[in-house]
Amino acid sequence: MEAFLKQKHIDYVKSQEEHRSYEYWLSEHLRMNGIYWGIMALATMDELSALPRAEVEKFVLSCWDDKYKAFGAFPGHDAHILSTLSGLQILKIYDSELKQLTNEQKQGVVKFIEGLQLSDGSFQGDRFGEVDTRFVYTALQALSLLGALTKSVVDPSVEFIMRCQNFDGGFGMAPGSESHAAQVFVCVAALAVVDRLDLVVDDAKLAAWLSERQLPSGGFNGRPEKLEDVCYSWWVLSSLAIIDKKHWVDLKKLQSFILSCQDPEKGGFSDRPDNQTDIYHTCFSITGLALTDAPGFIKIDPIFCLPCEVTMGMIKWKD
Ligand code: GRG
Repeated sequence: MEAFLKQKHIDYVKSQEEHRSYEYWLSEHLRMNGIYWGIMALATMDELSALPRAEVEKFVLSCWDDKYKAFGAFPGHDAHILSTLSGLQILKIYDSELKQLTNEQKQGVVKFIEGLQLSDGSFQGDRFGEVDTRFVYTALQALSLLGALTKSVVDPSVEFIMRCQNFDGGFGMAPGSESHAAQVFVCVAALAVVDRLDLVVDDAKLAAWLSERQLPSGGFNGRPEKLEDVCYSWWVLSSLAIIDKKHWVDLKKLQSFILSCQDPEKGGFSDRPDNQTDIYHTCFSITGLALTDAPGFIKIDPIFCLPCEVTMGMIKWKD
């Protein structure tokens, strides 16, 4: 099995922030997510200090959208639920009490998120109306980080998620949509945030669907008949971890596949061996490796995709 090239990956993450390439400016709309992916990759390797905390926090706070009272992906962008969760996660990694935000800002975020819930329990990402189970997870995790989950938000959310479970045991992005591993993660993790995993009555069926994602290479695909992609190392394995079934897959073969996706010269990971690296695949390769219990990583909470030391002792939600 190839060795994990830790220093190369630290340098790769740093280079993403230091190097203002054409692609950097083209991906402004993903900047907040990108920083979360970089920070999570570093935190998982126990190398958080490789990026300057003050500058990272300053950037996050500069994405505050004072009209909608939440975070956009880049300074001057409108607030969106995805960048808001990433912003909260980054701040929380540095300070589990979120002291970087005023109470007024925290209340603003709670109102912003609650205002995105629709009558069927689903959430839209912003006022433009895209609906996806991703946003239910994002909303529940963000409200949980703020200690602001209420029954009136949770009950309809849970009802909506359960309408997205399919006959094959998996979950899709909306009721009737095809099962997809990343959507399984957001649905199962959302149920876990609010302690409603009991609703997944046939977890063996779900675990079977998830473990069928492992291909002969050791990597996972996201749904039947598709190619493996290293990011599913996280989406599939975290889902199995949440339902306590990691042992249903071959973790050694998965480690070997993940390591084969490293760029041995510049660091970083690509979706499959020898492809172009990016910070998204780098994050979910490293967090995925940590979930395989490979040595040298800190413990990652599979429900929140945050270091366990950040979520430990956090009251996720009170009835
Ligand atoms: C805090 C971990 C965390 C997540 C926040 C944004 C979000 C919540 C979750 C994203 C989940 C998601 C839908 C990820 C996309 C995964 C992916 C690679 C989809 C690509 O789908 P296709 O159809 O690829 O292009 P396949 O692999 O099916 O061919």
